[in-house]
Amino acid sequence: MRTSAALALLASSLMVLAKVALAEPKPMPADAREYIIWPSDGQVVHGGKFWVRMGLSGAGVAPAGVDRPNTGHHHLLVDVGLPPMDEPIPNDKNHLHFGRGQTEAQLELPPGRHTIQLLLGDDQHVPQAPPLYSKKISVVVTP
Ligand SMILES: [Cu+2]
Repeated sequence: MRTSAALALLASSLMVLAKVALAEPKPMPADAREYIIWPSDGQVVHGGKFWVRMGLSGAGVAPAGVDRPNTGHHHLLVDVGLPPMDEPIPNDKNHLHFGRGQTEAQLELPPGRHTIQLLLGDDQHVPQAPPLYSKKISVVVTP
């Protein structure tokens, strides 16, 4: 009897620990919106280099590592789909982090059709709930 009570207590403590380890995503206002100001969908750009202007409404931009409610930093997804929403956004040539709080960036892409999409992440680069991401648009780069 004593042993089974102790085991039950141990099991429930482990469940609490498991819940803490799987941190809940940080909340975002339901009306917050992440969007690309420029370029517009289907935009043709010459020469490969162009500026991307990033928009956020209903929430604020803060640098990576700064844990403040209703803020995050932009990530630009290039030629790739949305990553898993319950873990840090990858950091590679298809997932660009703007961890200093930038809201515009110059991008250089080879000629051809590309897709870009914005995704907001919290101080630890994890998307919030609900996740804030823009429409995925295409950009046509000409030589
Ligand atoms: Cu990030």
